[in-house]
Amino acid sequence: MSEDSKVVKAEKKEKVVDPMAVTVDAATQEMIRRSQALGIETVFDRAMTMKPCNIGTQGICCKNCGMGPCRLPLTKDYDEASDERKGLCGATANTVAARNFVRMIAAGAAAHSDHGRNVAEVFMTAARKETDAYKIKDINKLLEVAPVLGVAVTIEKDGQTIDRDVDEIALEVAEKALNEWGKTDGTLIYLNRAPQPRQEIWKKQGVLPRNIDREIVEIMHRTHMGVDQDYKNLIKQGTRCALADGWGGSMLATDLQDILFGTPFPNVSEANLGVMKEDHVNIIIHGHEPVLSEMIVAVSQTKEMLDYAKEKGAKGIQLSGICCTANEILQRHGVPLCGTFLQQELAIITGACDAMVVDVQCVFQNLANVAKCFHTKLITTHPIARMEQENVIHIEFDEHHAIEDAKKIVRLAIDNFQNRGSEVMIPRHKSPLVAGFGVESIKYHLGGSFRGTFYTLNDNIINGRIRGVAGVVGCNNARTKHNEGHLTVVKELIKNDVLVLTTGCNAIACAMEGLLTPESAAVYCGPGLKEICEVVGIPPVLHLGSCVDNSRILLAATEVVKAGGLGKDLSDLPVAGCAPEWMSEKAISIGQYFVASGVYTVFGVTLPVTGAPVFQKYLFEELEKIYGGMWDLVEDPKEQARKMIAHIDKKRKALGIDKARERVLMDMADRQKLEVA
Ligand code: MSK
Repeated sequence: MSEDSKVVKAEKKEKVVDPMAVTVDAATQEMIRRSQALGIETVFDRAMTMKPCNIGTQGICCKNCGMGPCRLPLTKDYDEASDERKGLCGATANTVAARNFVRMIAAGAAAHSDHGRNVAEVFMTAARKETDAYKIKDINKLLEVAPVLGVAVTIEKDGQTIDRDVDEIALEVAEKALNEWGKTDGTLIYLNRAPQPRQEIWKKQGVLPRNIDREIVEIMHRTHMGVDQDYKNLIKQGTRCALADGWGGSMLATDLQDILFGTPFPNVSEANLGVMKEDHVNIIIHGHEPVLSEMIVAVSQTKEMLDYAKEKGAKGIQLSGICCTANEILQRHGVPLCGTFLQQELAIITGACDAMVVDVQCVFQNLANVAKCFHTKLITTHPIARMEQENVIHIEFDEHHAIEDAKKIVRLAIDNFQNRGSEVMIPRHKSPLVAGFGVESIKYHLGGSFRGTFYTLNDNIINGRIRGVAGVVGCNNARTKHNEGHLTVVKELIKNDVLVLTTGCNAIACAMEGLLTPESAAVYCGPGLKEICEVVGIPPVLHLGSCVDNSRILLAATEVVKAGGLGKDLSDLPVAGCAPEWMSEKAISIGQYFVASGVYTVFGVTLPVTGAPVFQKYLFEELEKIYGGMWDLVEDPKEQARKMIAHIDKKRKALGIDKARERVLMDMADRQKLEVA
């Protein structure tokens, strides 16, 4: 073993984090103890020593000009009528909080949509055949998406209808898709996928996005000093921008990724730090964009690389992932999940990570400091996401020579295997999972390959076996106990017969707990949902992918409306959304497009609006009158679930199907119906 492979011990700290108090996950607890033994600082330590700013947390600090920051603390004797708080320019607390909030939406929408743009550019490269690395993999999905974008899939020739050339279709799809970021006329094409009444609401409210980039730019303009000073007008633009994310950039990212890399279909894998293997080269992929990770998956499975790994003394190559790049390669290839957002430093502290390859979003800069303590090569790959630390290697990924770039990275990891120190500790904890659901697979599972449909789902919602559907998504947040909120809310929901659709780090947390297995239904579900899961053979918590794949939740909900019997619009459905441990600006954008799509959406931890009660009330109460969906903030995850279920029951009552819930136990006729389904 080389000298520099030895663990570098940092100075010991006096005050230490109690692992049991900061995470419910045993592998994470184990690794926090190891970090403490080695004297290596992690996010859990920083969360203990650095407290958040109370004024910023409440959303009432304005730093949008050089006269500030202006801080507008909420006084104990706050009274709406006599609230005279204002910044130097006179901006009220409502204006300040609304500006900050919509700037978060802009940042979140930008992150999702720029990811989408990059995928669209790679798609164009593939359509033009400028690269050998990427090809159109899922022609069925291409033919499904093309008409939505207004691209014909057939032509009339000599009085006959004939299929168009797939390459021509792909090229036109690429052009149409890329145009959505900056077109000068009209509104986003994908808005047409929403139920008609929803489109009417957006039109009436004047929130139809014109193009993706423009809505983001306009937020930055409106929130510049001295522009938009009306919180209602600000949130209106926030809505338009969030819709450009959910029904635009994110949805395009999902569709184009499916066409390029394959539409996910349920597959079996495992989750948690225990997926790493001591006798293998461990490569961890982290971030969000799957364009590079797809290549790493392909390259690491080649005989050339496997032989090279064996030459260097390893038994093979173990790929695994963190955050949403993990969800992307899991849902298409079954690559195991190494961990959530808060486990990224811990994966290196195992001492067994030969390379961590990062792209964009959710990557801690402190990874470089942790990597310094081990042999781990930390590799940045994206031109917009570099790190200043000297030990970080930058291998810029280019789709024109994607395979070569991926090979370089995998070789580097293999070469590094022999530099491992002796102090390797991989926790044994890992759980089996089934992931890779989406609109297509839900249809298939519920209706079979020839009559794929959402009718069966609707029937079971109507008859009350499934009480409702919840989208539970989002990050971890070091200000709250890792995974506790995620797992509590999901378990409460499924116990009450609410089917859960999950993405992002919630999906990873559920996977680590074993909730993504059909078998978990018998342990955690109420009788109705348990029966459905057992008959259909699905988990009670369906993994729908990464953060951009929240668009799959929107489309699944739209399919439920189309299947009939549950109202005419998304806001009629017995559904609710939740981000129990959110931290990212992307979550705020997701929350706003869920709300504007008609969904009651509850966030945990905190929400930066509490210092402006009038603005908060507007988000929490008034938006329901406009969109049928509204925000909520609830710290206790059990209470989050209770409020979601109460909302679901309110919608069941409005649909006149609340009585069905009283008959949860099934008779023989009900069972036979299920078996037929
Ligand atoms: S990765 S945005 S911490 S879900 Fe999408 Fe997890 Fe949140 Fe990043």
